[in-house]
Amino acid sequence: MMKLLVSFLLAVFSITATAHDGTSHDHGLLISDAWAPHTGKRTMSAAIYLKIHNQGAENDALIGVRSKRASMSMLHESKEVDGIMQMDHVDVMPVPAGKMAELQPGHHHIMLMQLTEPLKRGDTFRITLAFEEAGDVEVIVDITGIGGPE
Ligand SMILES: [Cu+2]
Repeated sequence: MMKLLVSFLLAVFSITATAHDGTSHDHGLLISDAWAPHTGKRTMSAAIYLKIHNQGAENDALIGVRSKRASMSMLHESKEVDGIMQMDHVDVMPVPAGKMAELQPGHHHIMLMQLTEPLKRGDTFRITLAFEEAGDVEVIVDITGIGGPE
């Protein structure tokens, strides 16, 4: 009975923690600072940036992303090829044990294609990240100005 109560309290605590500060603790992954620049009136696409701190002892990898806000969500990496910035789809982003993996402008990002509606500054929305080891982790994304969080 005591054991049940403890795990129930832990579950409640982790839900509350997610709701309050927008970060998630799962299998040693600390996900923070998730943001997406607002899109004005456009619904073509949007980028999402965030930080993944792997505080665990095991390597993990980001292998997918889902969101109800777009008809397609994927991992992208920006690269400069012959002086021109290009974006490529990537299947896997490594999240090594003890390291910080960062999705940031000009590098890795999450791309949402064909938004259900524009991303409005000040709003938030949910995405689900899929990790090889940790499984699904839900993240709350802040919609910011073009330059990101202030
Ligand atoms: Cu992209």
